[in-house]
Amino acid sequence: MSYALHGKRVWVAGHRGMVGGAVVRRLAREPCEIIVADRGVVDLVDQRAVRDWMAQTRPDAVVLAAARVGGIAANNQYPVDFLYDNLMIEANVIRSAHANGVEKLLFLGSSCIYPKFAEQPILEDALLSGPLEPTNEWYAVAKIAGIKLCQAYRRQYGADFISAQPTNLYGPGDNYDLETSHVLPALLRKFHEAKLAGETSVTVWGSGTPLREFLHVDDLADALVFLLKHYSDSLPLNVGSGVEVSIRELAETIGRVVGHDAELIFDATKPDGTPRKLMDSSRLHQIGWNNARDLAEGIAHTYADWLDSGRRGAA
Ligand code: GFB
Repeated sequence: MSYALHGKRVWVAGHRGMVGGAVVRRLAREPCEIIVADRGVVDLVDQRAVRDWMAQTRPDAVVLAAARVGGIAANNQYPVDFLYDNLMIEANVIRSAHANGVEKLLFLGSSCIYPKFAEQPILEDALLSGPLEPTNEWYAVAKIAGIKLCQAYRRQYGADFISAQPTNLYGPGDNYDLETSHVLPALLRKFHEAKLAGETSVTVWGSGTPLREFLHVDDLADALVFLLKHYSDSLPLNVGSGVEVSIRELAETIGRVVGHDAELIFDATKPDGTPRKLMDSSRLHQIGWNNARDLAEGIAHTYADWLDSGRRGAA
């Protein structure tokens, strides 16, 4: 079952994104060659471009971390981009991987593939057992299709294509645009800017009551490399931290990390999304990975990285 990375050429699709960047950093510690390609070299939405580039490059393994992603508002606002682009990226890369003899492919799903009211914590078996959360169903349907395509290639051709769905992620390389980002970078930025401006309040979308599980992207990358080496099954695996907080608690933690004790103003005109999304990652733990860091420590690391990289105000 194990896949040795020694001497392998591993293509990280989506290396400019938060997840792909973390996978590149983590793979640098493995005895493999890392392959990356910018969009100008191969546009993953373009079937012919992917087919030609893959035929020339012929990687041994692929980590498919490329995706159109965003927070609750972006998902709602750009349904075509989240559905079409993600379907095309997955279909093109997975099909070309098989056509060009890729030995191992790891596809990234998302915890939003699960039904809105799935029993918590959510086991892998809950997939397709109920209706999706409407704010992100476009993205979820695309991600479910990617998982199914990996399963189909395994069933029809015996391809060693696996999938893993991370919970809500944060860390270096995140998107800090307040309109399109996820909650954690958005609140880091809001607290930071409020502190600089001497403002005494910070606006938090929704009611503050939804519960979310957060995982640092470097922990995810560590788990993904572990799966690449040690997992070979059609069941898409949950990758979570088990660390669940309400959005209010998250905002309070971020306030402490930034060092700004602002009043929280809850904006009820913004959606809450799914009420709770805690994954059961016990299958991952059983096969040997259980290494998620503390949330406050992870946020402090992320904040320091953001300040260092001069990303303040970046879109
Ligand atoms: O992170 P987020 O945008 O995505 O929002 P989801 C999580 C929760 O934080 C929601 C609240 O209840 C938001 O209303 N929130 C509070 C904020 N303040 C803010 C803010 O300033 N910005 C943002 N963005 N949220 C995403 C899916 O859902 O989860 C994606 O839309 C993906 O497709 C991702 O699956 C993992 O957790 O609700």
